[in-house]
Amino acid sequence: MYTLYASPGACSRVPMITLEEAGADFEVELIRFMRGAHKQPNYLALNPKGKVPCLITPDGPLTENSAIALYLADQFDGLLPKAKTSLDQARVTADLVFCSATLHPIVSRMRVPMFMAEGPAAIQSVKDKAMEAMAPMAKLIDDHLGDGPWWYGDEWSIMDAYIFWVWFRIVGGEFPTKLYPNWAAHASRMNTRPSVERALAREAAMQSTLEAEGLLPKMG
Ligand SMILES: N[C@@H](CCC(=O)N[C@@H](CS)C(=O)NCC(=O)O)C(=O)O
Repeated sequence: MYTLYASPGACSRVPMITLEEAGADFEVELIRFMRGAHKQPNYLALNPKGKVPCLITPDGPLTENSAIALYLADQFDGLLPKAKTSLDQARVTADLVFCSATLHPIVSRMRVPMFMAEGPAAIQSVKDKAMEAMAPMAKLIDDHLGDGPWWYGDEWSIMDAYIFWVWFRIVGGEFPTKLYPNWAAHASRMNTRPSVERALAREAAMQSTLEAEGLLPKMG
């Protein structure tokens, strides 16, 4: 039994889809960003970084999307390609870290530039620079995907969940997504995948709770 600390629309969507895909027995704990729940002592005891996701495993908490992905792929089959060499394994790790350490920070600057700068001009500048930085990354992803169907060709993986979340964030952020038809087609395929439908239904339920409580989600 796993517990995933998550918030709707946040990058905790990646392990949420992964756990659904794995058929894992898990429950979700909603983190109310607007109440600062992620900075409260009880949550900081689990994740001192004060962010989602945090996965409670039978052996204790685990943070960081890339690490959670590697851990879950070790626990369940069919989540990441089975590497035959240490270089192949390192390349899979590199793909995940590309998402968490390259793409995610750009997404944050695009979507929440007000956390990185003060004043309208500086905030706009952070956002503009992030848009510029995302363009070659989006081209790289679009080219890599080609006709897909998935990041690793015929084999679905957590990488597909990760770039799906990035796509969701940039679609909502005025990024010219029309320039990236392969990535758009990938997102459409993801949207009809049963594991994704179940994960998004869990998020919709969390969103309804937040709305009923008058709390809007904050995402990075
Ligand atoms: N490096 C972390 C980043 C996690 C992260 O930035 N999560 C965001 C949501 S997408 C968050 O919790 N933001 C709240 C905050 O920073 O206050 C990972 O890859 O898991």
